[in-house]
Amino acid sequence: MTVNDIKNAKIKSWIEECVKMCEPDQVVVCDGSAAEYDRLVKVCVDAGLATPLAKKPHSYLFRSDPSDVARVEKRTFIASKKQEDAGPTNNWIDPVELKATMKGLYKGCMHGRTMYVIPFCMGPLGSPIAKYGIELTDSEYVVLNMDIMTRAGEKVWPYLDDNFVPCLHSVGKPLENGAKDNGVWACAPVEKKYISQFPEEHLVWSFGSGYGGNALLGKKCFALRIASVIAREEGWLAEHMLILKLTNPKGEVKYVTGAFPSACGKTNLAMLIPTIPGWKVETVGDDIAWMKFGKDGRLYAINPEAGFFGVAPGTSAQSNKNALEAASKNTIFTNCALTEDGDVWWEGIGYPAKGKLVDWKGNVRDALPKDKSPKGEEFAHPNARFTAPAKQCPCIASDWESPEGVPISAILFGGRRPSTVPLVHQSRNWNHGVFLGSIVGSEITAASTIDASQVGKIRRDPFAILPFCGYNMGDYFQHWIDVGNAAKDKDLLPKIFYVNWFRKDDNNAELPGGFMWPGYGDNSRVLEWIFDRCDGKDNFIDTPIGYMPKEGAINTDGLADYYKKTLPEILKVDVEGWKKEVKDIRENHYPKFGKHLPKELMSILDDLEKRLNAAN
Ligand code: GTP
Ligand code: SPV
Ligand code: MN
Repeated sequence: MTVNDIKNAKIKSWIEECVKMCEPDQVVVCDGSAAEYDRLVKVCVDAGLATPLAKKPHSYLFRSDPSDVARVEKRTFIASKKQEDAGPTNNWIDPVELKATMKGLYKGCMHGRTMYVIPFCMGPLGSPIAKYGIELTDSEYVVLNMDIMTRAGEKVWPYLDDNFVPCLHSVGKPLENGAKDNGVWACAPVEKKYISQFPEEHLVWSFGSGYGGNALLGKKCFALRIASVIAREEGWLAEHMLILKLTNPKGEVKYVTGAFPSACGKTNLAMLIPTIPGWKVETVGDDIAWMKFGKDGRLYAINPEAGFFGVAPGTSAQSNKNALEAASKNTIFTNCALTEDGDVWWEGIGYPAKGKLVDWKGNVRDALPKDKSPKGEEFAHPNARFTAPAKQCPCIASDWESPEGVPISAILFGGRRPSTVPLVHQSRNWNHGVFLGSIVGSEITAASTIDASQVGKIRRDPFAILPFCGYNMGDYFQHWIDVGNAAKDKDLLPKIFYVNWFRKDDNNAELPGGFMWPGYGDNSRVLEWIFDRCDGKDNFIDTPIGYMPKEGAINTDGLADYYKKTLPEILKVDVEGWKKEVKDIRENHYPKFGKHLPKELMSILDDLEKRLNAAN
């Protein structure tokens, strides 16, 4: 099929316009077939950009440019007509100005390259919640990743209409006069990178980066930034959330979503293997959830993606066996280290490597006798990733592609908080839950190149969607309140919880990594409490910050003694810590939103402060 065969006039003329601007050597309409995938893999291998892995069937390792290893938040823009509509937490450029700048960059940017046309669907094909887009890209790596991450290719055409989301992407490195990439990852210098969303037009323009969320435009650009705008227009929720299916020993099922910032444990929680007997966790999604009310008045969620773009470092047989299994074949690895026998390796994989390794920068170095490396000398980049088909995950839920979605009982918020925030607490009601989402904070991770010196510092990341919200965050809070008000029956709304697996005590040498809670599979102990809370079980106490587990309500059978000792500490309300939290929210966080801050949230903050004062 060629562009000429495209029946939809709007789609055809948009592509023709982009071809005219970008001037690729040729245009290929992707069919999404296995043959096409293998043909493009061969192009990458022949160009020295990908290495086939002897130890993992049909899997390849890519090394990106050291300047192009994560999302670039300072080059990510929400170009709404009015700056106020982008809000205080987004970078804004006037759309007319931004388009003029980017058109200058796009002019002839695909010289020497092929433009690929990727029709794709976010969500199960034909689902009433699914949405459709077309990505134009000059990167074979992007085509391969989109093939795994979305439902892409020929099968999508019957569903495409004028409502598609146009997504234009270029690595921003034209090849003039027959030049070649010579095995070097193509991208543009940082000041020429633009990851741009035009919310009023539901349009994405990305230039200069080939990595992850900057380039796989179905993911953060469409499924979060643009979808959050569409969701607000249409009355639903597009969220940076995992979706899991939780089954108790009696065989009863509840579905739970969870919003944690980047590299804070969504994939791990979604694939968790419970350490408490009789419980089961299965995966519906690991990064994004789209939630809509069903006819029965409950909120239903779909995973718009078809694959996992997961953080590799820290993934081991111990921490996340299911992710390793999902990525054992048909997988793309990016910025992992390469072993002598043709396998991938990363810090925290659970065993030391042998002999020599090729690190993520392409240097050959002697492996260390342990599975960690000093900061800055990692063999795998801290944001190294695997792209694996979701259907390969051993714990994928049988109904993960249910077109109408799965009914959600609980919503979790969380982040990396070394102090103050307890293991778990529950909101008193929906709006109090919106408050909890609005104050989420976390240590900054390597998933974004904000500024390497910032990694580890706490920043507020409301609803874990700070880098992914396509409009004013104050209006986004209001939208959550409106969704609660729109519920036919408030009792059917999901219950909302705040969890923190990351409390630290660096003075306790017994604790692995200094963490006061084991995390991973042991998080099932908290999920059990949450499950029972959803059933209204009397397993809680009322505290100044919300409902918390009453004594003995968290199952500690089989937990190491040192965690039994730290548990009371992470289950109590740190009144002084929370007072500081309130002060910071009042002085530094909420004022940013000005008149866009819902008054409900301010009164919940006042109420929290009163309760904390009364606790003295
Ligand atoms: P994105 O894909 O960037 O959105 O990340 P994510 O939220 O899916 O995070 P992921 O599950 O990939 O975890 C990121 C890092 O956190 C990994 O190195 C994990 O090993 C670590 N991690 C995940 N869960 C836990 C936990 O319960 N406790 C501790 N201490 N670390 C965890
Ligand atoms: C994240 O940073 O939250 C990710 C990775 O899931 S990326 O797709 O690069 O945004
Ligand atoms: Mn993510």
